[in-house]
Amino acid sequence: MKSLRLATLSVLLLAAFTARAESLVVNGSLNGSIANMDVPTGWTVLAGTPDTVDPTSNVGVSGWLSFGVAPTVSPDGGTWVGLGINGSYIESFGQSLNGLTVGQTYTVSWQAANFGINNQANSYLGSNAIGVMLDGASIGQGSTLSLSSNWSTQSLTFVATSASQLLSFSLASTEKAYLGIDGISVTAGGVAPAVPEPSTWALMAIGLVGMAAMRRRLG
Ligand SMILES: [Ca+2]
Repeated sequence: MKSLRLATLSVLLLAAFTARAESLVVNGSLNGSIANMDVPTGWTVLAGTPDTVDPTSNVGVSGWLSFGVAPTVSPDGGTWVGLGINGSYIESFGQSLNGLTVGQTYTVSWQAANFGINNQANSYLGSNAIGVMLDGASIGQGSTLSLSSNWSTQSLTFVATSASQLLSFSLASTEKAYLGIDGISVTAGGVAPAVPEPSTWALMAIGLVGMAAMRRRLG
């Protein structure tokens, strides 16, 4: 029975650890069907016509390979959302964050890439950045990306002012560009817990070894 209790304790420890990094975002991986003018489940189009794309399907058109540079799979994997901008033409999408604690600091993190669109007279090849909004007001932006096959991980923090707030994304400047965004998460705290810190793993390992030793003694 002691070993059963220890096993339960281990599960609780693991659950607590998992909860610490839990994202408030629904479908932050942007998993969905390839789509021109649509975004994955859990998300809403707020302006223009964002697309659901992957490395073989630009602007949501399956099999169309007219990227400005060779695309790569994001660190998150699977599909992502493509956002364009051209002067006053803006594409935006988002979702409501629920269960926020007023006054609590949160970290929004995401992966971004600028593969552009190469479509002769209507190409989107400029530099731009992912802009982040809360209830329609800018809370900052990622770094400006020029055309590249690489993804970069970006983040910023905000303090919740309401239990439910609308998180949305669009490109930050009016320069004609088309960027991809993927792997979106919102977590409590001021540091993005994308990867557990080594010290956390070390503490967990010490705890598990200790429990195993105790179990041997008690068993
Ligand atoms: Ca994805």
